[in-house]
Amino acid sequence: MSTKRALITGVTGQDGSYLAEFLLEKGYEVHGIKRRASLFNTQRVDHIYQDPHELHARFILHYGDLTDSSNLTRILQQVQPDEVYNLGAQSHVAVSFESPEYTADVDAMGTLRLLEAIRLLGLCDRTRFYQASTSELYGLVQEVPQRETTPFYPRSPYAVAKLYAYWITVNYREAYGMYACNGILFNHESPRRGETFVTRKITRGLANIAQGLESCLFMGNLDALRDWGHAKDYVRMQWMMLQQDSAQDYVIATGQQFSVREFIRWSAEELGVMLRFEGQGVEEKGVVERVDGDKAPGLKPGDVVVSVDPRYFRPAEVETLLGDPSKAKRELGWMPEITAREMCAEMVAADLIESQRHALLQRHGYSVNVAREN
Ligand code: NDP
Ligand code: GDR
Repeated sequence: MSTKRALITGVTGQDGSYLAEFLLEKGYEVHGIKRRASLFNTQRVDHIYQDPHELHARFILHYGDLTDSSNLTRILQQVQPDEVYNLGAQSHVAVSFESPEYTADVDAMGTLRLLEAIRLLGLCDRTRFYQASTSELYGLVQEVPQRETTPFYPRSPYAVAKLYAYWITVNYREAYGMYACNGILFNHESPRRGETFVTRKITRGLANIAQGLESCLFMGNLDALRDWGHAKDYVRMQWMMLQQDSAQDYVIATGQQFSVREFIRWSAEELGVMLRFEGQGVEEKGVVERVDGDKAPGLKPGDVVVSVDPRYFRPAEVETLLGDPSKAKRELGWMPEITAREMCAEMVAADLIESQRHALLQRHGYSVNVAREN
């Protein structure tokens, strides 16, 4: 059998990096689209980088952007992929309120540009298409838990853009017979998660605080409930969805939900720190009750390490999400293997190593930048 060829948009992101690893292990030739940036932006895929001068390089990066049809068309024509994974997006919900038009251009129109390029190049019969859809489509939830048939009610420019992308994917499947499908993925995290998403903000922030590099973690809505899984489990499912006889849409979730506050408590526990939450709403604080072990030399009982800052509230919030992955389990035999608690432990351990390194540098007189936003 000849080598399968995949094209991944968003290959430099969390999911793109895990998916590229996964497909390379399966023997694929993997092409990825990276954006031009003024600094290197390939940290998540540097460990699988292959010198393009190598004769049989199987991991190839192309400069490109989802806002540029001519560029997407050229890359698709050159690569002639068997599978396209459209993971590229302005993926931050809070940022989408600040850049709604750009978010729509990348997340909604970008998806259309890719699908239309596949069609115009005559690749409909050859190329299978995966769209990174999201639990944010459910927004103001109409049913608990959320499944493939639950009505959508998007609550942010990001979610509205992704709603367009969802339906245009369905439309190309129905109108042109393309193998095109949506994975409706609930939140998934990992040590590679972007630093401004809530889980990573917490694990990184608390690790820094434990090492004396920062003093307080400023947070938004601590009551938000999410169904958190591990990115490694979820990219496996993205591939499985493209290996079926016919294209279908699937919800990918764990079926369990926890609050942001609970995730903070777990992360602190991993650092040997017991927290007590006091006050309500914008007055709420996380106070150190006890410190066990030696992972948090910078902390003592009574220290305030978490504080609510309304700056991080969203104009319209998605309060609760809980997925029902029964269809994926039943039809594809998919099961998540890593629990949210295990994932939290892995993320804290990875961030603690980084914080310890920074603390060591600082003790030796080097300045370190641990700035965080959003
Ligand atoms: P990330 O934010 O980590 O990665 C997004 C990727 O898209 C990055 O490689 C980024 O490039 C790239 N990108 C951004 N803008 C453009 C553009 N204009 N043109 C081309 N590429 C662009 O997201 P995740 O890996 O977490 O998520 C992958 C996809 O899955 C996204 O579409 C997201 O919306 C969706 N999703 C994610 C979920 C999650 O919980 N992680 C859940 C459900 C859906 P750069 O590195 O240069 O910024
Ligand atoms: P989400 O993820 O919006 O669900 O989108 P995020 O981790 O940003 O927020 C989850 C919940 O935590 C609350 N929250 C905070 N969020 C951030 N980022 N920063 C804070 O300080 C903070 N405090 C509380 C949020 O209000 C929210 O309720 C992610 C992205 O990966 C999307 O691309 C993806 O589609 C969805 O998950 C599924």
